Amino acid sequence: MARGERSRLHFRTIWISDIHLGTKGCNAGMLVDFLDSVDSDTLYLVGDIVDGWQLKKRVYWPTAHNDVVWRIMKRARRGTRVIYIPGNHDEIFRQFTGMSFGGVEIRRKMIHTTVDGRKLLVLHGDEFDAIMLAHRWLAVVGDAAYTALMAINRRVNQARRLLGMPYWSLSKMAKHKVKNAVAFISRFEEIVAHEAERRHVDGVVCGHIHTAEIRQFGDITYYNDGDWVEGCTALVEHHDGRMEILHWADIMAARETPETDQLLELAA
Ligand SMILES: [Mn+2]
Repeated sequence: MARGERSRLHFRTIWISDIHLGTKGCNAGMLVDFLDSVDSDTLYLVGDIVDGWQLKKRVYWPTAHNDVVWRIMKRARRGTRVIYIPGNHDEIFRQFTGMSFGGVEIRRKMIHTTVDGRKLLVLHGDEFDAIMLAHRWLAVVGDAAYTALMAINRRVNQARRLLGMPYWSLSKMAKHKVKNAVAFISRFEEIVAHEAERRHVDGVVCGHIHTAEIRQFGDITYYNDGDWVEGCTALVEHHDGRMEILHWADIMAARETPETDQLLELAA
């Protein structure tokens, strides 16, 4: 079936972020396909839509990147509520918070109310970088550092033994603290969820770390809509309030097979 003939999947809400238009990493073609395949009452652009940092260095703007912008603007004109929450890479737009351009509302953050009445705090997520900074080094140090720490641990305990002091495990502490990116992501999710709890909302939707996720922290649901650099994912709210992460590369691949329509129906 040709693209024009296929009816669009309709959702109550769509969240996308970390598109990084203006960079080679951006999967604009896939995003154009996504935008041509889905529709929603509300569309949230959760930051890092345009990569101002990269554009400042070198202008890279292929046609596909224009196609993304035009499709979003067209959508806003047709009556979809489009809310743009700039991130750190497009922070230049934050100065326009509260203003509207072609029907696109620019906000710093939003409270989204789901059809089943849950309040979700929507923000990009770089707000937590200051807190994460202390943990950032943990994400980059590798096995070498860990091995070195364990060597230090042995020396420390040799000395402690000589002084008649009990064993103290630096390596245990290090094992606990020195972890990989998985721990970094996990920590980010925890911090964001904690902030949501502090603000008495039911959940939080963010982007920033390019890792799509739906995860429960006590009473708080953490949602991350992922990115369009690697994951090519979107977060959607169905009309019955069900929330889902769409992995668009998988959906596109499945479309090539005969069971395609079934899968699209499943997604709807
Ligand atoms: Mn970001």
